[in-house]
Amino acid sequence: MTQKEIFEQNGFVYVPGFCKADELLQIETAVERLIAERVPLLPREHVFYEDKANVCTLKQIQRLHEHDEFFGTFFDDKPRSLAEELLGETVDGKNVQYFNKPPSIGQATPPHQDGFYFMLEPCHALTMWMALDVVDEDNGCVRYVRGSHMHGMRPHGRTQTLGFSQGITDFGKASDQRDEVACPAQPGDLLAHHALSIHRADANLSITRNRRALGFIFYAQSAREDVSAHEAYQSKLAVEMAEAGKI
Ligand SMILES: O=C(O)CCC(=O)C(=O)O
Repeated sequence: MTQKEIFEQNGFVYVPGFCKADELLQIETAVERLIAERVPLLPREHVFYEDKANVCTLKQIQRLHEHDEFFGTFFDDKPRSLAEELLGETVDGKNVQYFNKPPSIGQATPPHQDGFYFMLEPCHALTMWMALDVVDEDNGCVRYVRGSHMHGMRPHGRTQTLGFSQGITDFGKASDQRDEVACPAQPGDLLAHHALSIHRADANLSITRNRRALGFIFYAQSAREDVSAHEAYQSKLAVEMAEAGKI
């Protein structure tokens, strides 16, 4: 089967070795530069910490492609080509994200469908997730419910997880349990999932290992975004998080 056929059938596809050692080295250098030089200057709603009083607990950075040219150029290259191949049409690059689950304190990612956050009609979009560290069951690998992208949007409700504000409220049905697949990954391996694919990840239970990754979001050009609803939600969320002292 081709990557596109696997993606269409399962709602996700695993691409081992999407980035090789030389590319990973460039990415690591750019991540280090971003964290040292740009992160301290970014708007607070673009940078999340598990504990905002401790910079070692950095857990998420948003919109890397706007903050550092390296990520803008990279985003537009191999990830865009793969997104167009998988979605079968021209795409708009929407977001590059950095994720970490710091050892011992990195929280679980609640079960969700990215399309719930995206607010698209039709919901034709995908997210790529590329490991920067060795990621396995111990430090919280991504888990997909195979085939879930074919069954529409599930109900979501507010969570208390910073960076993942919405979770599926009826998750845990027999089919969720039966069809869930854990996806361990090596640095440079990439997972791409459809915006309706249900996924989640456990907390980082390891004592010493980070669990870093990059995310790339693309919308198919045929997908129409409810821009005002999306912006209104983002602003409301930023106010709520600031009031709760989380950002
Ligand atoms: O890193 C994670 O735990 C989850 C990432 C995710 O949900 C996504 O990229 O859509």
